Formats: sequence, structure tokens, C-alpha cells
Amino acid sequence: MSRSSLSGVYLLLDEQWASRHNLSAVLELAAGCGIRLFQYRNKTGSPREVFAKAKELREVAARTNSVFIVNDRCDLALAVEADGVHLGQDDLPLELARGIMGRHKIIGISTHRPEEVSQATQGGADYIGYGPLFPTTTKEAHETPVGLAGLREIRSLTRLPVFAIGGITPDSVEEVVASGANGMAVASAVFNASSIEQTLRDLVSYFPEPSSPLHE
Ligand code: TZP
Ligand code: MG
Repeated sequence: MSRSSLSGVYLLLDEQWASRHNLSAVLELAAGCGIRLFQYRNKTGSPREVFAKAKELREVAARTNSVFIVNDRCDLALAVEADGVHLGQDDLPLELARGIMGRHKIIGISTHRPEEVSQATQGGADYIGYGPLFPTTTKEAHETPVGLAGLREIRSLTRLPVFAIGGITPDSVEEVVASGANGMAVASAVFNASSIEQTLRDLVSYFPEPSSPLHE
């Protein structure tokens, strides 16, 4: 997957699920189902703890030719030699993050409104997360859902890959793609599923086979 062709299913490996699921095993399973894009999120661990866990996932991602992104922290992303970092609106400004990460790393930005999409595009982000698309039980999604209409509205504002996020399930993938998303970031639909593997397969079935991995 080259930087400009980031697309498809983007699996959020959040530490909140780790008490019930082995995140490395889920990454490996997801890669076997054709997913090649992962983000590690840990909002509560100490830097040393987050480093150790991110490093372990990074190794599984490398072994499966997957793109591995670290949430929030440029230092941790560099420390584990991740492919990039994902920033929210309250994280380091894009310009500073780019200075730290360098030109070749991927920087993704969470956006919730059209102005943020334009800013991230002008600032040189590599992809955009847009949402929450639908209501979600994921507790940190405090913003009002943008809906499919909101997604269609921002499509014309950016040529960057857009990943819709928030409350997306296999049932909504088709309309999410039809509304302009290049891909979707998912967590709950996968981690709460009675069959993680079946849900992963259902999600990826809407996308063509992954193109050649980032490092080839
Ligand atoms: N921002 C909005 S929803 C969300 C983030 C990080 C988590 C993912 O959503 P879901 O519904 O758990 O797939
Ligand atoms: Mg953040």
C-alpha cells in the first residue's frame, strides 16, 4: 500500500480491548483476512508500557507486510519505527509533527468538520479520519455524528484518502464507500463481534485485494 493509495479497512487496535483479546493475535488474524492497515491506541499506559506493546504489534505488522501507525505520540511512533502517527485535533500541530516525523512517515489527522479537513489537507497530512460518522458506543467519541451527508460534503474538499470512523459495521460499508470514503476505521464492530474473523472478512469483502505493501 503506497502512501497515496491508503484505503480499505483500517483496524484500530485499542488497548481497551486487550483484557478480552490478544491484540497481536487479532492483528495477525486481520492480516490473514487481507487487512493491511493498523493503528495502535493506548490512552492510559505509561510511556514505557505503551512502547513495549507497540513494539510487539509493530513486529507482527512488519511480518505481515502491514502498515503500522501509532496514535497520538510522535516519539513512540519513531521509537518503534512505525510507519506513521495519527493525530487528533488536540495533539501536536501538524507542522511540528511533520518536523519530528520527517517527510517520509505517514501522518493522519482526525477531523470532525469541514474546516479541519481543509486545514489538514493544506498542512500536508497523508490521510484524514472523518467522523464520528454514526453514533458509537466508543466512549471518547464526544462529537456529534456527521452522517453520510457530512461525509459527502467534505469529499470535494480534499484529495487525500478519507477514512470514515465511528459506528461503522459491515452493513454500512457499502453506503460509506458510496458516500466518498476511501476506507473506514473500525474497532467496536470487530472487537464486539461474536466472530471476529467473519466480521473482518465481511468488511474486507467490499475492497479489492490489498495493493503492494508500503515497503516494497
Ligand atoms: N473516534 C470516533 S469513533 C472512534 C474514534 C477514535 C472509535 C472507533 O469507532 P467504533 O465505532 O468503535 O468503530
Ligand atoms: Mg490523539
